[in-house]
Amino acid sequence: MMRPAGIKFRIKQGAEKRHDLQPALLRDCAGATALEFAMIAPVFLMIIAGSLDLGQMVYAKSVLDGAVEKAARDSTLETVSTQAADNIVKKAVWEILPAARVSATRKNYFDFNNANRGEELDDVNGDGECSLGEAYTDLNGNDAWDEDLGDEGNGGANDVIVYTVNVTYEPVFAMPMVPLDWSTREISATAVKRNQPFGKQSGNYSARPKVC
Ligand SMILES: [Ca+2]
Ligand SMILES: [Ca+2]
Repeated sequence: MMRPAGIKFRIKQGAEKRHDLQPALLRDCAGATALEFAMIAPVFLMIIAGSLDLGQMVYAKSVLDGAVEKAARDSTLETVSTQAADNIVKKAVWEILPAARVSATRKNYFDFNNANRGEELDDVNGDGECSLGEAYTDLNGNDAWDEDLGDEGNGGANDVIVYTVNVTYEPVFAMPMVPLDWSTREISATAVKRNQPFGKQSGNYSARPKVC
């Protein structure tokens, strides 16, 4: 189709202008800083938030360790209740993490050697259970294989106590752009103490060969 001469001239002019514009755009660096900032800012913010998150966790763990040590030491006295000892930990934690969930457990053992340990088992089939015909050592004399020799609670005189406190909290400086589950932190501390000899220790551990 034939175009009028005037239109052809305008098309040619437009093509020449675009041709002249391309080198100018390539040379123009005015927006480079904004582009670099857009690329770097998310990473930079994540590093800052992560550092603050980690700092808060380290500080909270340090406070928790100190409070658990003191509470465990106090719990070894006959005159101090475990509730009062737990409150020491809660008070210390809530001063820096007001909305934290604090839970404590105590297990008592006859001696240090067997703290946090179970009875020996000849686990022939490797299923981690006391299967029929497998031999075990019944240390506490309850005629059963115990995966963990500990009894719940603060025990009695001379018993060894494993005191554990778990703390769950939402960090003030949660990492941005991560799933919600990642925004919950959990820290724990454990202290092992022996109760004061305020009476005669009950029970004992002695090796009794048994068969499941
Ligand atoms: Ca088994
Ligand atoms: Ca047993």
